Amino acid sequence: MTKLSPPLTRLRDDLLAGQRRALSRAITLVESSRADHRENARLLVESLPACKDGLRIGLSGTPGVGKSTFTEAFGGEIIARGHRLAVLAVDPSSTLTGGSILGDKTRMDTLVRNPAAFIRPSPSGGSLGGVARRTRESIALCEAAGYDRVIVETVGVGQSEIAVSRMTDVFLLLLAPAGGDELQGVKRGIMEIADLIVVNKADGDLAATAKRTRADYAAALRLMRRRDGDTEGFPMAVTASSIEGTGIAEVGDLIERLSATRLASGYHDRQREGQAVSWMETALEAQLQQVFEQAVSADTMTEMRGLVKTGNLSPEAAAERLIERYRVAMRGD
Ligand SMILES: Nc1nc2c(ncn2[C@@H]2O[C@H](COP(=O)(O)OP(=O)(O)OP(=O)(O)O)[C@@H](O)[C@H]2O)c(=O)[nH]1
Ligand SMILES: [Mg+2]
Repeated sequence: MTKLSPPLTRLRDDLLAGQRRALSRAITLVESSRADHRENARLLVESLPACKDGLRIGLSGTPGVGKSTFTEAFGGEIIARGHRLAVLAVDPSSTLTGGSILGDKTRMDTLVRNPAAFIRPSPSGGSLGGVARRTRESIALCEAAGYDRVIVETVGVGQSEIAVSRMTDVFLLLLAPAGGDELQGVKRGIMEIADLIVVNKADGDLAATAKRTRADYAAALRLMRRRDGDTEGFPMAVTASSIEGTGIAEVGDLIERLSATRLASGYHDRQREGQAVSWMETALEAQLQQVFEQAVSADTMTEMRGLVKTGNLSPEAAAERLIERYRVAMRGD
């Protein structure tokens, strides 16, 4: 392993000592796209000891469903159970909004002020792939700083949920009480990755609708294939009110039960191993792309696109020619 520079060593030591400022600075380093920062971020993350007893919780739901309010309530519950909690976000759309958590830190009023909580707005800008990589590295940093529970939040836009489910151990899907018609609105793929569906806002006028919605989703989940290693009843649907706090402790119990079972059965480890391999493949693709772009000029790409557009060259032949150019460039002749 490469030796860390003295400033990086200090940063790592402060991080391992649980200093919030060091954690913030380390995440900023991980989020930077500057080449030297990237290299330092990689060295730092690689130098960290693995945190075995951490649990990573994915949380998703459409805008306004109550993710922030739920995180405030559920986060309080997690901390009350003796954990330290970090909240991160994957939000590729934040190019526009500049970070979703920051805007509603007011919704997480109590959590923000809790010394056992660390809340970080989503990194702004970049592709989903880039944001996902940075979030994965940030999870490692949070765990190294002693946050043994990490919530990774994402707004429901399809792809980002899949990315989050590939970096977390359990996945919560937050839904609003709604008529039966809206069941179809939740994509099957999202239902399939959910371990627990929480129908939020089960209070006041919405309480009865929430109960019905829960039953609808429970029925839909029963039709789906159970994942290996799951305890009886999972995936499951429950109701909660993030504002009144009802159902929140139950969510805490269910997550603990599921996680304990998966640890005992070996599913937890297998899932993490599978995630690591699949991130290696993703990283390989991204790095190949980068190496290729460095070797083959943009002009050449434009030229090939032109030939393919006009039908003067088939897509396959153009790809072959590009690979040939790449090989030539790598040989340096
Ligand atoms: N009645 C009721 N309202 C809730 C509950 N949870 C959240 N809300 C309200 O729903 C609205 C949206 O809540 P947020 O927590 O900001 O929702 P969000 O999912 O974080 O929204 P985005 O960050 O925009 O995606 C707010 O007005 C909340 O007060 C709940 O349990 N019951
Ligand atoms: Mg929010």
